[in-house]
Amino acid sequence: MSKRFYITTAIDYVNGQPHLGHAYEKVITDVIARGRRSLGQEVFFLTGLDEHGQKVQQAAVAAGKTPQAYCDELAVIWKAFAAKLELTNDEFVRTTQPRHKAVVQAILSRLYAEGHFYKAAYRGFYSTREETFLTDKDRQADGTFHPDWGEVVELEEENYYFRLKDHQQWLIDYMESNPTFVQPTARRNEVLGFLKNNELEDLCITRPAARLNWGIPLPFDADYVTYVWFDALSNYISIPAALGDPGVPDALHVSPGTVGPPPSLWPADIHVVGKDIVKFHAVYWPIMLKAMGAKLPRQVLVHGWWQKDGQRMSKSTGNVVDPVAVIDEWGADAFRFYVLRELDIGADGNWTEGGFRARYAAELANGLGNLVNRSLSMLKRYRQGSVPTVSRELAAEAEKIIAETRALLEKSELQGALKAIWGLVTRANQYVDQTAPFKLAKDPLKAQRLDEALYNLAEVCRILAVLLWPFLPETAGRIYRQLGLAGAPDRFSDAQWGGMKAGHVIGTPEALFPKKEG
Ligand code: ME8
Repeated sequence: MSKRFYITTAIDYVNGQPHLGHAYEKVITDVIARGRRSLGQEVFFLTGLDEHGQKVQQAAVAAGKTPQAYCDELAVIWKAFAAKLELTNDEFVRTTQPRHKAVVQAILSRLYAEGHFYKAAYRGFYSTREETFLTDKDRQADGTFHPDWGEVVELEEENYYFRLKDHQQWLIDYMESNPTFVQPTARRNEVLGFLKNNELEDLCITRPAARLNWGIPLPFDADYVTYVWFDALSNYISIPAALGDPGVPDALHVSPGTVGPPPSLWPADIHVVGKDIVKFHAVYWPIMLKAMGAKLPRQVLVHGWWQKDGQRMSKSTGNVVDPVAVIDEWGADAFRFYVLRELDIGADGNWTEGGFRARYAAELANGLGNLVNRSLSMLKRYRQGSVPTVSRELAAEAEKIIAETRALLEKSELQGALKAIWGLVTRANQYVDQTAPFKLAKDPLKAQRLDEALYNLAEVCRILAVLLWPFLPETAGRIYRQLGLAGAPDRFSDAQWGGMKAGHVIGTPEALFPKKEG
């Protein structure tokens, strides 16, 4: 079986509600996954939840629930969120699932047996109220810890450490010879700079069970659980392992696998993550994989962070964007369009209500919506919806944009692809103005010119549906239905001029993006 294109998102902490940042990352990943499927690749898209750790344990206690019951309730909300965003994930991992825990324990056993861990004492400042160690980053400008931390004491604790240091030069060499391992390039340079200028510290991978028991127990020392990152990062390989993937080292095949031939997934093609967790993915994770004897993922694709109105989003100040509310009011595609079109992957973004409304009005309602609506309405009015003979007037321009879109999708340049696609929207709207079919229709001698114009417009609409499908799946489907075409516009190879056949009768035009007042 050939290897599938395997793409993942970060797994979200379950102690809270989904927000704009989570939604953005999942949408990018979905577009890349859909784009690859459209291009004919077999894809496996994994997303899910990070359910262990101190914060979840505390939140569960505060809610008067067991941590598992608390996670089970929230998982329902997060799964519904994935559906709301129109995600096409193949699996949804939860780190409390037995299939994940078994693989994490197999990884731990293997690395322990091979001498990758050691036990050592750690001395540091500890907040008893928050039950966590603080670092210098938690200090205020005057060097003290904020009173919110409660009493801060110096404490010594024994833990297990993973030998990262030994692999530092290897990772530098790997990154030098694999320039697209971390993308965009600015992020790659940051990681390389960090590796070259700092000595890596070994990674603490445990917490004493006496202090934190909401975690996966160490298979070789019952007094400890593994600390969140070792658990969380492993999700990317635990699901392939649990499914019996032959690309995963044999030692990690601890569950019976699935019925039927196991999918071939590992190594992952792209891990999509936010800029705050690059170090975990570009430094710790490759070293963990090397220690496991597994291949490295092909790419860590790092996106930027969203603010709202120029401020960090924060629940306490109420400065948040609730993606669910936006989708309920405007539709999933309007949300997807705004975030994808506004930000190039890697850059930081700023959500403003005005910016969102402006793009909706200009690009969706007046741009795409207007084009499709007037093209199909005129075809309906002047030719009873029957497609005229093939004409190739816009073919060369469309084909150039199709080729560009394909190349950009293959490079995960989603904003660039949308810009290219909107080049066709704008061109076709101009074409309506230039050919003025409403004038041609008044002159029987111009019937052939009217046929040409109507054909070119209907065909551009069909091609746009195919190009847009990874980005705006619902809209693309609606365009197809209005064109009277069966099935989904989910095969890029259908973006070839001439697909609309003469005599085909289209469906009923209706507004794709209703104009909103206010
Ligand atoms: O970090 N804008 O979970 P998380 C854009 N469980 N992206 C944002 C964002 C914002 N304002 N806020 C968060 C974790 N994100 C770990 C990951 S992976 C093995 C474990 C992104 O819920 C963030 O960068 O805090 C991360 O990629 C994802 O949302 C989950 O964040």
